[in-house]
Amino acid sequence: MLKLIRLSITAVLFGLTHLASAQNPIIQTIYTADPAPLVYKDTVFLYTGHDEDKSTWFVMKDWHAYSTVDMVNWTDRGSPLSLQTFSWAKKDAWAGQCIFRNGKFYWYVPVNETSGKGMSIGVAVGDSPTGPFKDAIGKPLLHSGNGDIDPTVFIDDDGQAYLYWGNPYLKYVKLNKDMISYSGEVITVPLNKEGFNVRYKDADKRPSAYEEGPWLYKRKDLYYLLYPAGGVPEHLAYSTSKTAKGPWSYRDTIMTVIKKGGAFTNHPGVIDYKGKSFFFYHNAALPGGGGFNRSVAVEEFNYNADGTIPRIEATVGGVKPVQHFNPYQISQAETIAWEEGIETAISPKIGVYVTEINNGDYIKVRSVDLGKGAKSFEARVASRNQGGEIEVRLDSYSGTLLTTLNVKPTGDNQSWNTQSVKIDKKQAGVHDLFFIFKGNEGDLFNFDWWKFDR
Ligand code: FUB
Repeated sequence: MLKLIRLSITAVLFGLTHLASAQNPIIQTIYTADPAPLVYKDTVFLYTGHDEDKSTWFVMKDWHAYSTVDMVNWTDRGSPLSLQTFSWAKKDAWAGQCIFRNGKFYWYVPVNETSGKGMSIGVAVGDSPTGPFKDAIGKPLLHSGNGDIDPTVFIDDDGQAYLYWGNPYLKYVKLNKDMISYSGEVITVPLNKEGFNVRYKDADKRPSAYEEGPWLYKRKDLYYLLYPAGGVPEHLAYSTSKTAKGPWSYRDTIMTVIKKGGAFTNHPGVIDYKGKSFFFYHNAALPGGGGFNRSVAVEEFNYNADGTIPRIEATVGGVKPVQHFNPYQISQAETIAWEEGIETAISPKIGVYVTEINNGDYIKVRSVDLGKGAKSFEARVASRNQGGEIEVRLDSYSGTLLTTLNVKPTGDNQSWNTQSVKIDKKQAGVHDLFFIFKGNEGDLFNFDWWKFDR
């Protein structure tokens, strides 16, 4: 992505003294949109769309995946799915959702067909949450009209899976157990006042406030359908039902139009994780952000006692960690709470790594439990001939200096070795960790992973 400018527009917008105190948007290396979180075992996987830099339309070519176990430090898992996965797709890698069933991961996405038919929904399948994914059927799963975008997938308690989607219409089908075919007719959901409220903007153009981007799930005995509503700029609203098929009753707005740093679209995603509830959405708060350069964010919330969803505010501070970070195991350098200046890249040999590291760039890892203190720090790095330094600081960009690793050149930007340095004065307890990169002008080195030793 465009290099972030320190103390940039976002900081000015939100009145921050330093961006490092922000947690939203949760991904800073690229523009992300249309969040689709999935809890699998003890990890949250987050699937997003990807707005290309400087876009003036929804120019989207691939989807990205991230993971976390603490809700604040997000590991970049690369781009396991792209337009290239679907031989019949030419553009518009828009909002999708991935789900687990019978040992496999099924990722439903809308794309624009080469055939000229317009938007259709495809399904990719993978053996792991981060792929690799392949086109499950080699053709569109469904095409019912030119509004076939934004699929959401849900498996009910009786095993019946549902796929909802659409803009300006809202439709659903019952998926078969194989998850790559469906039975019965495509059902069009009535977009009436009772189900989806009235529309205040362009009221003559659409029948209700429903816009696009549905997100379907069940909690206790209630089915929830969340969606961007409006028209534009969109707010996020929801309806509920006693069945996955409706009829739907309109409930309320969840998130109003985001006035500061918002995009003209928004997109909901909800999970429960480690006893808490989280609400994902997107905004335009990164430097260079806008309606076509969006960024995913997350907030924690509590359901009201009657199961209704409270009004959720879009914040810069985001969520609190649900657990501390363990620095005594290998940690990917691309596990990031906040960064400025760096980029990520992928190599077939080592996977995702941090690159384009320049003097003054930094990575923050939040809520790191140093226990009684570490006695050394090691990092897997590669650098053709530059090298540089990694200052390891506590709690802020200018916080206590724990140690400095002098990164020596390794002869090639893909020639990796592990370099280490002692920590003279142990620091105990839980701290935010800042890796601050120092060196001459230009790209200094690549960074694969790091670890402390007790
Ligand atoms: O990201 C492209 C489109 O913008 C999505 O499909 C819509 O939901 C809106 O977010």
